[in-house]
Amino acid sequence: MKIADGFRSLLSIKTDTKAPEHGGSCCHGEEACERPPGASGPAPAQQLEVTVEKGYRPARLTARAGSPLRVTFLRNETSGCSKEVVFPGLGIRRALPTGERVSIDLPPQPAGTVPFTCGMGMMKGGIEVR
Ligand SMILES: [Cu+2]
Repeated sequence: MKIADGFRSLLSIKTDTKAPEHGGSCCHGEEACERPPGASGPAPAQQLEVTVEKGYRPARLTARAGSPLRVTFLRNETSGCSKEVVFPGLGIRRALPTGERVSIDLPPQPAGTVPFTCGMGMMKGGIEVR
């Protein structure tokens, strides 16, 4: 039963094309919103900071290819929309508690753009790696 429900909600996320009203909840499962462990280990040389408030600020970041990076998000709002951040290409999904800095370590990236979005892909940002 649980598995079927989870699968159905996955399907509904994938097939739901109409954008929900901004400010609505992005999260459909408790699991996805679990507080993640903080980034661990020594900080990589490349560090990026993103403030989350009515979008990602800045929404476009730049980084160097081939070297690990740490992206730190600080969410300054309580909108349900932004309570998770997702790096779709990297399989990363993290909760962003309001007022808490959440650091996400990314492995070295090839040149290109690393997109990130809110839990439902409404808010968009990206790291330009070059
Ligand atoms: Cu959203």
